[in-house]
Amino acid sequence: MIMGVVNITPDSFSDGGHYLDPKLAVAHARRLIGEGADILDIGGESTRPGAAPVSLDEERRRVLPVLEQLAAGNVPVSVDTRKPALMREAIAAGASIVNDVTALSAPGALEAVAKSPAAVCLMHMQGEPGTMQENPSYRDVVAEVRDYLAGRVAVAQAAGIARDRIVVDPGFGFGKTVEHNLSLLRSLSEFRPLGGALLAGISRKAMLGKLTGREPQERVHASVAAALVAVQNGAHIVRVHDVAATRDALAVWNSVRTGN
Ligand code: 7PM
Repeated sequence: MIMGVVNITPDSFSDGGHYLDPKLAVAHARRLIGEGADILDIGGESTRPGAAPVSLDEERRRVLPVLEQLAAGNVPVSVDTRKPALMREAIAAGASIVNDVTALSAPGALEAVAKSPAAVCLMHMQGEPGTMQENPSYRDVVAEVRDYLAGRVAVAQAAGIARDRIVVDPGFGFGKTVEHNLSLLRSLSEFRPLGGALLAGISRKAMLGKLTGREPQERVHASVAAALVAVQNGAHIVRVHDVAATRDALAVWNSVRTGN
């Protein structure tokens, strides 16, 4: 499945456009639906390296109006937040997935999801967004990320979230060097058994800039290649900016695989 990214933030790092105006965000989301997105991921807090935190009120103002409009449609909506209050409000407004880069580690986050019917994406991150890319360090990145996610899945299950509601994600670029990211992508299939589904988000990230020498808006081809490798290595969901291009690549892969 293709998860299309809708960033409602003032920074235009990956999108080359900013959708702080709810009308523009909704229009962008509808365009992604037209291109074939299976899920929309709506976020109002930038988790980019070095980004400043956003207040609950500001995040609410960004996310909820857009979510209310999109949740009325037929495409499931995911809310990208670490804040339990916004998780609850977003679910009440129609979100069916909580995407949390801190894997429900904030006080009250496990309960917010457990008491709802929503699914959750548990992501691995080393450190905090402000400083995570300063000196990422692992003894064995694949084993450490796997053990962390297995632990968070166990904690979520103990809180009452069934495994078929849990998506796991190694968190490409979140406290990882290019070499760490490449190791994770190469061994992605090892993460598949941990949860109900496996998500990979590599679209337009810095590792692709390092590998190609290109700026974020010029990383479409590299992003499509990375999404294809991720799906071949077991990802069920790819989180992408370029839905149409990813859809075409996966259509070719799927035809080779199934013969029709
Ligand atoms: C700057 C750098 C701005 C990186 C935005 C980003 C993931 C995510 C993000 C991911 C899940 C972006 C990232 N990445 N959630 N949120 N997995 N589950 O490309 O890889 O939008 S933020």
